[in-house]
Amino acid sequence: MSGPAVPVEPMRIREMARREESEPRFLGGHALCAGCGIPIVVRTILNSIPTPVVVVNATGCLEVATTRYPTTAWNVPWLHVAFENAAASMSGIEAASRALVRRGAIASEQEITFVVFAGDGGTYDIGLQSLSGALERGHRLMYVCYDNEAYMNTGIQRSGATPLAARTSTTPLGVSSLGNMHRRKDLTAIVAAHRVPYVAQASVSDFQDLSRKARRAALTPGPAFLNVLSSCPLGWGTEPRDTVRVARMAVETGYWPLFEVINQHYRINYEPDPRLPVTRWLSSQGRFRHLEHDHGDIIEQIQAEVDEQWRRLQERSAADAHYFAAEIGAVPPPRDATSPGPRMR
Ligand SMILES: Cc1ncc(C[n+]2csc(CCOP(=O)(O)OP(=O)(O)O)c2C)c(N)n1
Ligand code: SF4
Ligand SMILES: [Mg+2]
Repeated sequence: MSGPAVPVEPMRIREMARREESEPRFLGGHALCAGCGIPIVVRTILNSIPTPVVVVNATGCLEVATTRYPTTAWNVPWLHVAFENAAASMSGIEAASRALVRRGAIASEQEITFVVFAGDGGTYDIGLQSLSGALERGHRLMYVCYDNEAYMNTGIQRSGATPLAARTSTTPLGVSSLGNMHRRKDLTAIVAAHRVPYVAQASVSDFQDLSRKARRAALTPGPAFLNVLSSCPLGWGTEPRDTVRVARMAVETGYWPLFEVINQHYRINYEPDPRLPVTRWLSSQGRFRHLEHDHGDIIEQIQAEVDEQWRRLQERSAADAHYFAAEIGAVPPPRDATSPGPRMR
């Protein structure tokens, strides 16, 4: 199922801006909270896709807040489905488009990008089986999990993406509980284990990296998956104005590494230098505030897991470096030394 490596496209900010101006795919006037990361993620992704798109959207904040009858924020073909079947529904749409191409009813299937948007609840947990099936069958679709680390729309219940010790409405603080007592699932690794051609982690804090990955995912001749960290001021206990700053802290501490897996080869896209202590990420949010009081053991555990995650990632990407060295166009332009932005590669 592995497809050929897709050449890296140069960043096209101008093209994104033009699309936003002339044919905006995702409009304002929706009811997502101030400072919500989701509209940044959705807009960046849709504006980075060079072809027409069809969107399938599982239930969650994105779907609920953008389609209040009789209005909609979607300026593209859009289908709302249940949690369980977002990937299955898109599989059917993609298969139908191939059938129409075979009959000559539409010119070329390559002209449409099939994008699924679903939250972490809809992806890590409830829709995991249909995602797995779609990946296994090899549909040409791009599945985006906007990961805000809980079931936010129904009142901040924990999901399989909720980090250790986070306070949620179903993992409250109490005599015998310090918040969520389970470790989060490594969904990106689960998807990568399906050996699909393109898998990546991205963050709302790094929109150029996200844009490049969205474009690459759209051009992948098979299943592509993006796991995108998306801040939720309400659920994380942060200020709306800090949305990008908080997500950046996840990247700078190594809690949320930016990397991609292309045809099963790992590449780290950004290495924080120095990598900040994980306390910088934890202390930026109200949901971890209780850890400030004498819970060094849990913080140590979180730090140890982040360190181990980095060690494995670095090991894998070092072993796969030959693959990317050979990839035409994979070498990025040298960093502009005057730029204060993160170093991407
Ligand atoms: C099968 C099913 N169970 C529960 C619900 C209720 N529900 C609607 S939105 C939502 C939360 C979704 O969480 P997530 O996928 O993480 O998206 P977010 O709300 O965080 O954007 C839930 C539980 C539902 N619509 N369908
Ligand atoms: S609850 Fe969180 S994820 Fe949902 S709209 Fe508000 S900020 Fe966004
Ligand atoms: Mg969620």
